[in-house]
Amino acid sequence: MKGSKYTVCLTGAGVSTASGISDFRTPGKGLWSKVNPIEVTSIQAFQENPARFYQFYRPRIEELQQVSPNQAHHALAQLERAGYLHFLITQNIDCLHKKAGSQRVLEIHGNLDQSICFQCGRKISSRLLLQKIEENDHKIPYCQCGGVFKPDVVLFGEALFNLDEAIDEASKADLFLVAGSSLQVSPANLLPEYSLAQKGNLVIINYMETHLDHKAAVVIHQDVGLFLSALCQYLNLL
Ligand code: CNA
Repeated sequence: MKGSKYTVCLTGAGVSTASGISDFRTPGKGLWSKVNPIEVTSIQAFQENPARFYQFYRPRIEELQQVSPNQAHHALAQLERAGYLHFLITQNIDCLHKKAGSQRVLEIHGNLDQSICFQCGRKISSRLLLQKIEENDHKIPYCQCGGVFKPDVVLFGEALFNLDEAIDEASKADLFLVAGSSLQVSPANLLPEYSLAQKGNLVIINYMETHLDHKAAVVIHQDVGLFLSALCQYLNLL
């Protein structure tokens, strides 16, 4: 990190598990061991059965009103402030990087902080969305125009937000960190390849193995919060 000119980090659900938010793929604990993803979090599922969609999403949105950043988010914000981290790309939709103070953050899967009417495009806060769900017998949040509000996140079957900018940043990185991601969701999992193509160094910090471990300069199968905090200590930032 000391020698790198431009360091970019891609984070995933693993940086937020210590805040109490389940990831998708940790065996036994991840949300995917409980539900069929395509049945509940695809754009098709939202359009065909919004009540079922919100049975899954309402607890997720409620949960986010209570959670706080953990040491992984704080360490990444600290690395940015100290000039060691130049850009952060996150697949997370929990807003915890911004809450921890990271400034240069691209949320490529959007965030659960606001919702948008699928018909007229009106935007409302997640607090108002929850109120509307409650008013309608815990079912569907309708807009005045008759449309249904959709969380402003990328569902399976939808295009990523700002993918071009993410690719541009990844291509500039001579050091690319992956933190807490299984690298199984495409196209986000292709971003490290843009740095590798420019001869960048790849570092992966994740409990589970990933398909890019064999291309990484360093692989750390440890807790991402502990590791990033230790890194900040080593750099005398804490
Ligand atoms: P994922 O596929 O669930 O992978 C998470 C990875 O993190 C797993 O490989 C775990 O082994 C690893 N992991 C979990 N906890 C730790 C830890 N403390 N230290 C080190 N490694 C850990 O999630 P991805 O982010 O790779 O997949 C992208 C999906 C997940 C995106 O669509 C997200 O929107 C979605 N997601 C986001 C959140 C959130 O916003 N917090 C929560 C759940 C899912």
